[in-house]
Amino acid sequence: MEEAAANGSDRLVYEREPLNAGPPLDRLTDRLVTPTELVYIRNHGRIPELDDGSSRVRVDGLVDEPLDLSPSDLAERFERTELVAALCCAGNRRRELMDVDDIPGETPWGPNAISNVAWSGWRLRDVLAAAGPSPAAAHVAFTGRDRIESGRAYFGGSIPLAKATGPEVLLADRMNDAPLPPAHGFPLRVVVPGWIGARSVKWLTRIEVRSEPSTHHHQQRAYRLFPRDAESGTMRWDQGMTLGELAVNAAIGRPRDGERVTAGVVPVRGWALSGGARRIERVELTLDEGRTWTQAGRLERSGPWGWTRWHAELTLPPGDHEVAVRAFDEAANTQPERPDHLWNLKGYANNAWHRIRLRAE
Ligand SMILES: Nc1nc2c(c(=O)[nH]1)N[C@H]1C(S)=C(S)[C@@H](COP(=O)(O)O)O[C@H]1N2
Ligand SMILES: [Mo]
Repeated sequence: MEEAAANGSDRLVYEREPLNAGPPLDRLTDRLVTPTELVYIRNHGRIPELDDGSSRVRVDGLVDEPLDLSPSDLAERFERTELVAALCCAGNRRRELMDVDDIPGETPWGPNAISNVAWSGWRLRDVLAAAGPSPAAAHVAFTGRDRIESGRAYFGGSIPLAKATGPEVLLADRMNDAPLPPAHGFPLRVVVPGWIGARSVKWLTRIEVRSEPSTHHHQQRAYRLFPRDAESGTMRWDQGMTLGELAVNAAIGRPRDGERVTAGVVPVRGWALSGGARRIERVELTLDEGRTWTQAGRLERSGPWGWTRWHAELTLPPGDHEVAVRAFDEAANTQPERPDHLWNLKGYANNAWHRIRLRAE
């Protein structure tokens, strides 16, 4: 991994082409809202170039009135709305699964393929209402302008109509009070809060209302969770379950793994997030494999769709320690102890207790 500048920032570059880069974990949780230069970048193909007129979005499929919208049409016809929402890649925390067993050819993300951004744009449901979905409508598919690694197809994916018509799903043209940067989908992207990042399609060109999920590669094949015994070469795509809503998850941002700290009271902080709009209710830390727990005393929230930044204090006597964190959401979902039994072929959805080692001196 190179510790080089991607777009003049301090992101760690995992791959240059396509660009995949993420922030240093310790800096990720320094703020409640992630500064744009620390937002992870996850691309399956080249960042597309724009040509004149290519920034229009088509809305078609099972609708009464197909639309062809320019950016100014969006601004004139629909009400602008703002929202803080976390995005989290299905491959977030894959690195820990790679320590369990091989996962060839995938990016070794730490707990840094996640961000918490202030988005601005228009509600997808307003745009869908203007097009008028027909009675058979059940899914909404998105297509990007970028072509994916595996061929000439465009990146894309879909979500059920019931999710697409939630007030939180946006067509965003701005992040953190500025136009979307090229790497994050300029001029327009989808933001699907509470769901795996792959559904938040960047460089959006088409919204298709359908009766079935989309036929895009990343809907039909990739972003599926395979059973433990599925092996590349022999597995069937339909053995995998399609990933959608995120599971509850948490990680420690500071101190860093392996850091030396002063014995005594040590401040610890990190992020926690659950799927859907499920609220994080509790975050707790253990130094003894879960026999005893210290509660994070302060949970800092950023609305129903943003992550929770948490703060805790641990009392560490001199010596070596392993600190683990887990969260509970409002449905009492919590996290498995170790990644060992979570391994899957593509390395998705790791939400085991996040562990770091510290030496207190
Ligand atoms: N068009 C397009 N949209 C895309 C992708 C892509 O490669 N192409 N990557 C997806 C994935 S896997 C994730 S996790 C998020 C990452 O968004 P970001 O790079 O803005 O953080 O974008 C999603 N949208
Ligand atoms: Mo992703």
